[in-house]
Amino acid sequence: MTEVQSVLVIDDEKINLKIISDILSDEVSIMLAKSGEQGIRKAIEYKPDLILLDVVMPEMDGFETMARLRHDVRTSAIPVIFITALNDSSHEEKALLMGASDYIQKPLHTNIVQARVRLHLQLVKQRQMLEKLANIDPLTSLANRRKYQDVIEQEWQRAITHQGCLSLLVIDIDNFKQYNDCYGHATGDKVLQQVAMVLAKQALDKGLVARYGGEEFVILLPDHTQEDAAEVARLCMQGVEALNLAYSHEDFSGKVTVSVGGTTKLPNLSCSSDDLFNTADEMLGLAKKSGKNKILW
Ligand code: GH3
Ligand code: MG
Ligand code: MG
Ligand code: MG
Repeated sequence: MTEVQSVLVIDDEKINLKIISDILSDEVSIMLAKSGEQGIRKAIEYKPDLILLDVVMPEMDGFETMARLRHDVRTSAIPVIFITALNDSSHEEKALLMGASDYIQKPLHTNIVQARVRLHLQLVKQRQMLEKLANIDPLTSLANRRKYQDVIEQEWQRAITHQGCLSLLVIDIDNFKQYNDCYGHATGDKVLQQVAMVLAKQALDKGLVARYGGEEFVILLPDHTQEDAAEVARLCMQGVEALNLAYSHEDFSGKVTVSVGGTTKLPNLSCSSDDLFNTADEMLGLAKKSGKNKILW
């Protein structure tokens, strides 16, 4: 199913909003704003795929609106097309230098507006696809290690600023090499997918769940105390056990389990986000050494 893309139109004149709506509403979902202020609010709230922005508006004009959209991380990546009756090349140049994707002159020609909007929405789709390819693990659909590295850096800085704590769980499937040897790589892949689903179910609404590599996962839990994070770890372990994935070889008969290393830190400038991972990973190592299928802090 293809998702309908959305366009926010910001123009102080009702008639212009109506004309642009009529031109585009067959192809996209339209949102309207009659001032820069209202447009910025809607851009933050609804995250449109594209913004069409009038230049001449009372109070906040298109250039100031654009500057504010660019300044806010929540809206800075949304492409903006200026629409204006001003036919002065210095305005066009200013808009493009500010980062506008395009500049359309009034009077509006239906076909040209449609073609340009289509082009920019196509570019948005391609960018979203690239972002997905760069950040998502294809086997499990979880975030990948690259995404984890981005998020941990952001969350580390955020935690320093607001002096909150940050918890991390490193989760590794027990004896998985042997599992692959017994049941085959394809069955192993299915286990990875099912374990990933359990972790997502238990923690996706609480933080970032990522496949760090191989059969190792991480769960980053912003603003979680050790007690909160330990509860998440416990639910993840229980969830994996409850999958009841049979695992027997030679004289051993049981099911797939995981070991978890966890840590909670109050980030500060004298340590780095790597310390968080290293500590949790050390704890995972100790959990493995002391019998596996357990959580250590
Ligand atoms: P431990 O309990 O100490 O973690 O032992 P282990 O066997 O799980 O750990 P080890 O690091 O020795 O082996 C990890 C195994 O994970 C090896 C590899 O075959 C398997 N693995 C890694 N990535 C994948 C994958 O994408 N699919 C499958 N099926 N197996 C994978
Ligand atoms: Mg106007
Ligand atoms: Mg393992
Ligand atoms: Mg491992």
